[in-house]
Amino acid sequence: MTDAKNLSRRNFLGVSAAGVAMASAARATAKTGTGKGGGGPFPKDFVWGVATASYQVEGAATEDGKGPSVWDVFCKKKGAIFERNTGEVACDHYHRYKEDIALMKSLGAKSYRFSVSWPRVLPGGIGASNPKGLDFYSRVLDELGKAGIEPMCTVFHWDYPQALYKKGGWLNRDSADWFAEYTSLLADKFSDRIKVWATMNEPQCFIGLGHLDGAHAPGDKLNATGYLTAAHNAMRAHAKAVQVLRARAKDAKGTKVGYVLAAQLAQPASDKPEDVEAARAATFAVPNRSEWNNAWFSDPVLLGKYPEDGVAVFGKDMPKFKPTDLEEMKQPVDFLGLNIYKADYVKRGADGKPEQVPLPPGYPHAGSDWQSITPGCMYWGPRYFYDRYKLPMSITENGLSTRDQVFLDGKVHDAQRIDFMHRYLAELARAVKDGIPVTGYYAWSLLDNFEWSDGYKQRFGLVYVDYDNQKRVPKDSFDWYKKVIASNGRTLTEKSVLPATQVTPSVTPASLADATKG
Ligand code: BGP
Repeated sequence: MTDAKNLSRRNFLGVSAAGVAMASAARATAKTGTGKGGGGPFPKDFVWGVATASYQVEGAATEDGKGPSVWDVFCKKKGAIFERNTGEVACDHYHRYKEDIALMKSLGAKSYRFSVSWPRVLPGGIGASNPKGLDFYSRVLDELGKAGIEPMCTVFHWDYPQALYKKGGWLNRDSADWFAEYTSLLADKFSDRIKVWATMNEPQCFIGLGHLDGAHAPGDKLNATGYLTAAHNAMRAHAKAVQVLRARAKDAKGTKVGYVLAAQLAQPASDKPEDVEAARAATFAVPNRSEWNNAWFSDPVLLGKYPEDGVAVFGKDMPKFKPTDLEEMKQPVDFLGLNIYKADYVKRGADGKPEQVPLPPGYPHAGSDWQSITPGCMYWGPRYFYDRYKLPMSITENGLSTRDQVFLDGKVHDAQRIDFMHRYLAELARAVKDGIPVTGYYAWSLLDNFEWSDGYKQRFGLVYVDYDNQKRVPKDSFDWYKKVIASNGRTLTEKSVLPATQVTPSVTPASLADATKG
């Protein structure tokens, strides 16, 4: 998405990033010391991984019988994508998967989270499957097996078959059955080699950005009832896929199935109990009609009900659905996948309600304007989610976008990404130390890739991709992450001058809260 659209993304309390006065921020005293929560070993079997998604890396958009996805069509729309970029070639992973898996092996990655392109294996979305498309994933899985890398398969990461969109897409009640048919095919063909499955990635994005804001494919701007109907059917689809995987996976007992959210996080602006509770409340609130919340997309599938505040927000626009739907939507999952990028600082406001604390001018950010650097979300996010849903969690995505380039010495020096990952992982280590069951961490992403509406503008990779010649250049962060993996996180405990959560020398979360007092 464009930066302008990004600004509103994940800013769920609707507060703009207007700064507090520099003078107030300067009042905060710089504290030095060793990295807060700086390590403690991760459990022995902690899963260190990397993630990608089909449309973002594969390319080969029309090759070997693949059908069109809504993204193939959306990319052709004028003004939809930065500089009219498309995923037609992307990282050419379809032809270069062996080289990419070799990179993962040299990184020491234990697991690879990838997604299957639905229209590559089922060009019409349902019906006849495409042997050449299936063969591609079979070869990927065999190559991963040889490299000793465990696959985590995301059944659906946004490249929806255009043929099904024409039949009404997620608005059609049958869409849940289409998804079940597609999942059955994957279970039958690949469950001998895939033991860890995520049904779908970030429903907030493919439903909200795709069907409410129109910023992602298919580019629709539905009314509230339409948007909620699409969301409802997507969650029904998730539940059916869980059932299919339980019933058809070759090794049902050894199979783990999860659900992946774009975690919309709040972190307390201070360690005062009232701020901790305010941030918790904000994390699960549905304060408005936007898609940027968690509970609307997680309570139905994990608790079997829609959140009451959200139902009140939508009022008469709530869609009608079968009373048994909610019961059916709640299928037990083995883990919750959290994609964690940033949080808003929240304190208890004067009215007792959660209040977002604005960031001071010049606060550290990623290349993407929506992503402020807020490491504490890696502690508070898993903690709040565990308290509410009591499920083991995997950090299925975490990363930083920058505008990297190859330097004069031929290398890609991405110091900001290293600092970002170090701070976030230090906070994750603190959560794990406190007993929060996080079983793995997947860096987003292995490769620079097609970042949806941002095209090739933002780079998230540990490996730089020169899109002209498809040359891969591992960045400094690749070597850094390799050491983290090899030491099972021990290198994160190296002494640092600032605590991980103090992202500028003068601004601490608590100082932010103080600066906005009165
Ligand atoms: C997540 C998606 C990824 C990836 C990442 C980067 O929402 O699951 O596919 O794109 O975000 O964010 P963005 O593409 O919005 O810059």
